[in-house]
Amino acid sequence: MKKQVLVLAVTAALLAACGKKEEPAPVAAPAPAPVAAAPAAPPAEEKVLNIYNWPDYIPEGMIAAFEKETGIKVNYDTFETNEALHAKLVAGNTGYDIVVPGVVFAKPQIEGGLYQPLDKAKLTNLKNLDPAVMQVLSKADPDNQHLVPWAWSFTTVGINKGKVEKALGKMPMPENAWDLVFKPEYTAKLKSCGIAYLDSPTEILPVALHYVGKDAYSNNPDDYKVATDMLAKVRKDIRMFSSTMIDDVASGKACAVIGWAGDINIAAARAVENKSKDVIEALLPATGATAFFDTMAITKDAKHPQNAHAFIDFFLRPENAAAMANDMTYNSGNLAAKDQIKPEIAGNKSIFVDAEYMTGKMIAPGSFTNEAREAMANAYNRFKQGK
Ligand code: SPD
Repeated sequence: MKKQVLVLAVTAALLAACGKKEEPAPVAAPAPAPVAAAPAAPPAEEKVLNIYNWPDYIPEGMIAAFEKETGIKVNYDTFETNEALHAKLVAGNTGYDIVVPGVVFAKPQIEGGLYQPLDKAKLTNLKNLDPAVMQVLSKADPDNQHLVPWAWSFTTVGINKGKVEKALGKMPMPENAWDLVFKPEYTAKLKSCGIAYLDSPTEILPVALHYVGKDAYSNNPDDYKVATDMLAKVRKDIRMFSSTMIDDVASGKACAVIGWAGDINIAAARAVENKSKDVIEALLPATGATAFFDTMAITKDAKHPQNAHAFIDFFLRPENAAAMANDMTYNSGNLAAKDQIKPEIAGNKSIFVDAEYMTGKMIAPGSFTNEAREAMANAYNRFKQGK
């Protein structure tokens, strides 16, 4: 309305400046100006919120606390890989309001218009976030318009210490922990106690690429061939492919894994709860590990965007972010939560990684083109099928 009024005023001024000689035609009395409407309140949303997140990735009681405080009923579903979430988003009409993509996938998803920009005025707790984490996210999401951190950790080697030492016998632990899962001399021994890999091309190829000396986020299919040639040599020794391996690690079904440090730490805690004597550790390989950042984003066709903002802001409260670290052993990227982190969690170097490893060894997330992702999926599937 305002813009139209401005255009009309400019037209009138231009006509006046032209100095028309003829008598002006009689004009009808102007219609009364419409009464300026107060800014319309957004229509009330039904008290529902649909969230799609990874399994084992939210502190117990958090959803119930949000529901109690807001009266919003949360429907919470899970997916196991970024590939699965991506396929759902691309197919459209997900029915989800909030999804939790890894930043590696979020870049093409933002570029493809799959998310709506956040209304930062509704997120009063944004100020709690670590600017360094926001800067990482801004590589995928310029100006931090669409994403806020859910949690971050890294993909690494996890071991059941006693079982690995026993299976290796006289062989000492390698200097580079990746040898345990990629080098035939080690895998041949560890297959007896169980080697597990995450089940996703974009988890396994980056660490394999790094191991063979290539860029972990290479978009070159020739590099995938080098990585899968290496992987083919250990394929027969891999017992399972799974992105939900916490119980397998905790119960001793897998002794050496490529997994997420957070999940490996959950397995370690679960083994203790189960009164097992097994010591489970997430290692910090000497040659580095791949950091990942999972983020909250609101889908472009979310039916409950206001509820989604309410949940995001709730999650960004220091006490909730602290619960993510204390209960789930994942770092939330929330600086204001720092004082509420339990000392044993704050002191665990595979959760709060020290600055030296972070800057010297940790591999920052990159991104893959659609073509690269397809080539990577084909290479991975051939490897998995032993072809
Ligand atoms: N327990 C769920 C952990 C979720 C991890 N997301 C990992 C994304 C890595 N690229």
